[in-house]
Amino acid sequence: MNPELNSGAAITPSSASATRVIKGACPHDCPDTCALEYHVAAGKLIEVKGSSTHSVTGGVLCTKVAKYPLRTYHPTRIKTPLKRVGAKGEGKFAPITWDEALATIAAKFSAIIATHGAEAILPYSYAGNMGLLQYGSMDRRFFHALGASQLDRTICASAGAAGLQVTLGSRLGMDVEAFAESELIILWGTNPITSNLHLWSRCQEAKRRGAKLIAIDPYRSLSAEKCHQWLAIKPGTDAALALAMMHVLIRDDAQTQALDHDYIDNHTLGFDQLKTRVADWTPERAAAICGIDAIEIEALASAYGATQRAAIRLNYGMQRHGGGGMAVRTVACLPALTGAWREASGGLLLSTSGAYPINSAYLERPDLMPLRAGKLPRTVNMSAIGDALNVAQPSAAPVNDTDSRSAIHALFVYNSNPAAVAPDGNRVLAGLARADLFTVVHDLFITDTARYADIVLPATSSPEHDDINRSYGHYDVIINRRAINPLGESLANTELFRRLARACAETMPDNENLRDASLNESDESMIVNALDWTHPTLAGQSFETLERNGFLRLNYPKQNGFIAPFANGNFGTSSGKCEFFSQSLAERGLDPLPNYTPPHEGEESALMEAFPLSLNTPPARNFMNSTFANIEALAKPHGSPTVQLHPSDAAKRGIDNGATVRVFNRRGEMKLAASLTPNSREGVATVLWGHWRDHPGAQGFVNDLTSQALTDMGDGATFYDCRVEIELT
Ligand SMILES: Nc1nc2c(c(=O)[nH]1)N[C@H]1C(S)=C(S)[C@@H](COP(=O)(O)OP(=O)(O)OC[C@H]3O[C@@H](n4cnc5c(=O)[nH]c(N)nc54)[C@H](O)[C@@H]3O)O[C@H]1N2
Ligand SMILES: Nc1nc2c(c(=O)[nH]1)N[C@H]1C(S)=C(S)[C@@H](COP(=O)(O)OP(=O)(O)OC[C@H]3O[C@@H](n4cnc5c(=O)[nH]c(N)nc54)[C@H](O)[C@@H]3O)O[C@H]1N2
Ligand code: SF4
Ligand SMILES: [Mo]
Repeated sequence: MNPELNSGAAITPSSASATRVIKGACPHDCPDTCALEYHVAAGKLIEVKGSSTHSVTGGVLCTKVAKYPLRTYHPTRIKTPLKRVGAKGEGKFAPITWDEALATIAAKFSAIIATHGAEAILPYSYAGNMGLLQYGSMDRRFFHALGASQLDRTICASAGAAGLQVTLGSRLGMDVEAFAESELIILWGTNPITSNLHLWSRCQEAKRRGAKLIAIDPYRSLSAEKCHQWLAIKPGTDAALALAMMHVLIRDDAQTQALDHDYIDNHTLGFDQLKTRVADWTPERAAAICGIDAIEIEALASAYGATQRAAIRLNYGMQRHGGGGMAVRTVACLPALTGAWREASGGLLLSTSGAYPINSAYLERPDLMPLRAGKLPRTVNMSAIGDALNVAQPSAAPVNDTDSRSAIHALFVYNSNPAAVAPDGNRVLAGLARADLFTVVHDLFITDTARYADIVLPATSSPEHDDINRSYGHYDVIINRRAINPLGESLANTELFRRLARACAETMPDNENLRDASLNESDESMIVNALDWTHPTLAGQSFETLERNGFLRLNYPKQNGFIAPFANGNFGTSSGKCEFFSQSLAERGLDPLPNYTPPHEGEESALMEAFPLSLNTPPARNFMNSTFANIEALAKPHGSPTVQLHPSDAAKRGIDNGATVRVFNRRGEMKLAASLTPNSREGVATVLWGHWRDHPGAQGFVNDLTSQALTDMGDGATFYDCRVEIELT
């Protein structure tokens, strides 16, 4: 143990028998952002529990984090920096010192900058750790000062965020706790038993009180199984369903009085144009697109219109398609039509991540980026990293450098695992295998990506560092305090980039920005300053109250004790209204009204003949994206990956249950066992995702099949917009 490697003071273990409890925040990419209790004895993390005083967490954690010590102390944790001694991809490494690792990176970066320009360096990070500091603070300052390419972080939520932004004007939504009092809950493209446990417990409570639960999903997920109704929609067609629901609500309003005209008049924009738009979106028309019965659409719209406390939990399933931004926008119009927003237990929840007054310019310091010819460094889209690593001229043309200098020559990966999580995996691996690419990976384990690294650096887990966390599924801020000393020589992201800035300042003496004082700021100082404590949403709160309680709730308007952000309108758009008609979309040359944009690889596409099945790859319960699949106790219950196929699709191909099949398209293939089940609707093959590449019982990898095509808004990834064929091997 070498605690002085990190900025904080070393923790001296208490006596062997005493257990200390330290407040934490779950750092994973999960909407629940639980408040944790780290139980520590003799300097060791012995247990992680959910805080019972934090109302969202309610003392309950998911299986993954309840077994956290297994991950923190896993025998395969990287304990020292490593350098590659085998071929790229082989995974052979030898330990080196931190001094050697930092000096190697600084020398390499300065040589690359001298030859190719700083934009030849690309940071690649996402949400392995979502704490405000470890997600994006010192790392951003460092890469900004270096003048490296910027990364457009689009792999998860950017299409939905864009759709929500143009419609509601912000990423705000229902209070998760208010779902307990809803009378109708639509789980639209989401499986909360897997991905949003603390929302699911509120759905169960609502169910006990008599609420009706409906799942709209091409796959009968664990959650869909427990709903009253499963509407097995064709992938990527949700907007058509929402348009037809609006058609019914408007068509029948004289009899049903489903529309809230007062809410529409005062808090929405463009109702007349919307009315015209949905006039020909009959349930029959949508039914043909969505692959469900018109009568089911009529019934869904009637139930929705007849219920005041109607809640829609929309998650990211529907937006991982070519028309994903428009789909989210279209569904997001529904609660304003019926005035469901008026009560806290009505409305819609996609994300609450826009609720927080974060000092992002301070945390990330974009002003440290150099301007050349008045332009900032180019931006590379993380969802198209396969192309960016392979073509000499990545799609976003560099603005600082000449054409010949446009390739990426150094990739610095942290908080992410592109060899596993990015689409079109064969392209990603071909890029990572390039002999002239210098790759650094900072992680806790030798991931699929780390196997290709020239230098691997050991990272801390959340009980080993400090942070302050926001959530995208509730309205609370949670503090994470270091409970144990870092394992081996691991460093938190913040400390790594402080040190790297110092090392690079030596090899690049002309770069003044690398000596900016902000690159030496301590974690403690950043934690205190990460939020704007003078903001009205933090009125009456202070850092001291956060520290004392471990969490705090932002101030937003309430109904019955729950946050109800749009009960009185107050949308974040420039008009202050829910915009059925969006001038900003019109100005961008896009359709200003809700519409249906077919998937790139939908049934109308030319690919349909050769690849008649749609591939759906949502997350598996015990994994968190690619995290946790190497923890045996969590991986074992999932067994080997299987492809779930409807018996009628299997019969057409002569496939029996358990047979080994080849799932393929022009991008790649995967061989694995077929599991015949009516849970995956006809025409849809489902593989639960999260295993690592070399998993026994399967060959090839899910993301070798998925596409780099982007969404209509937000340039997001389209993982579930993927056509394949399946054959017996
Ligand atoms: N245990 C666990 N929890 C997680 C994660 C994890 O990997 N494991 N990942 C985390 C992350 S990063 C995120 S972004 C969230 C994701 O959270 P969600 O987006 O809610 O993901 P899922 O819960 O898998 O639900 C997606 C559902 O959408 C369905 N679906 C696919 N295509 C369509 C479509 O076109 N229309 C409709 N209506 N449904 C469709 C899938 O079948 C699946 O059941 O979860 C987070 N929580
Ligand atoms: N087929 C398919 N592909 C998908 C998806 C899907 O549903 N289907 N989902 C997509 C979605 S929604 C997302 S968000 C992405 C997820 O993409 P990522 O955010 O890249 O995925 P994770 O596996 O959560 O985290 C990546 C790595 O961060 C490391 N890590 C954790 N904490 C730290 C830390 O403090 N410091 C450092 N340096 N590293 C740390 C973990 O060990 C892990 O290896 O995947 C996407 N890919
Ligand atoms: S992964 Fe989600 S449910 Fe599990 S502990 Fe973290 S925030 Fe809570
Ligand atoms: Mo995500």
